[in-house]
Amino acid sequence: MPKLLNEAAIEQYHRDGYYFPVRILDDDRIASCRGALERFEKDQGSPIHGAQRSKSHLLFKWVDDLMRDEKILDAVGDLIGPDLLCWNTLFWIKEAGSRSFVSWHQDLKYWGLDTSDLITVWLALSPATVESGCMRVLPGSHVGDLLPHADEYNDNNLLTRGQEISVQVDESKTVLMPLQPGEVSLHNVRLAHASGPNESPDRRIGLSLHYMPTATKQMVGEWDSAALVRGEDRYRHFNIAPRPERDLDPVTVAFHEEATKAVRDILFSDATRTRPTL
Ligand SMILES: O=C(O)CCC(=O)C(=O)O
Repeated sequence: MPKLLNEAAIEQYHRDGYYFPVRILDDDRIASCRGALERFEKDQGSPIHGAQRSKSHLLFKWVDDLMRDEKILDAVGDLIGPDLLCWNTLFWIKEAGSRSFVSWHQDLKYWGLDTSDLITVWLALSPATVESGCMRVLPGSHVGDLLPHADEYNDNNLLTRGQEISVQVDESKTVLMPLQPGEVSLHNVRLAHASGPNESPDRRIGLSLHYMPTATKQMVGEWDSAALVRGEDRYRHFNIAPRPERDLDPVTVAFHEEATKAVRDILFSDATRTRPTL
């Protein structure tokens, strides 16, 4: 029996490669999460950037709590089963009026993981509207071979290598995924997706959480980590991430350094150059 999604939602996810919106957080929790993020940014004197964007559950207890949210895990469990790892938690912030964008891409191409069952849960912590640059997807593109990609290294592109699908994406077949704060979308790791600039007066703040079955293997990196968020890990393919006792817990901050370096090495493993700021 599914715990959260209904049969139609499950069927749509498997057929089209995505499903949205699902409400997860109420207004108080959204305000508390956004407040925690923005207090940290104010204290450090700059927006969250570079490696801080990645594996952020190791830096912030409130992100670790979000990653283990029962409602999110129920939705993910309805699609890929009861034993779940979270590989990454990644901030996607487009400042108000910024040119930041995300080119069309398929994540499985770059992550070194051997599963097609990975689900990205994209959580809106501010309005993700057409004006603020919400995500767009190409329905059904999770089926069949991955498309060819090229590295474009555009400074406004939020992707590490500016990776971009190098064949024409038929925009008339794409679907926009606007979300209210506190809602999530779910998309398959093979699905082609992109997003445009933020032309709104508010920041567009998204947190993506990448869940996969415990049977998943890392094929590129020698060392990789993941958090065990539900069920049992009978495979032990990943180093299990520790849980922070508080924000910036020195134990998990040290692990974060090692874990984000490993992810970075995986993402750039077959690239012709790296980007120092990421
Ligand atoms: O936030 C965006 O616009 C893109 C996010 C994305 O590419 C992802 O979550 O995989």
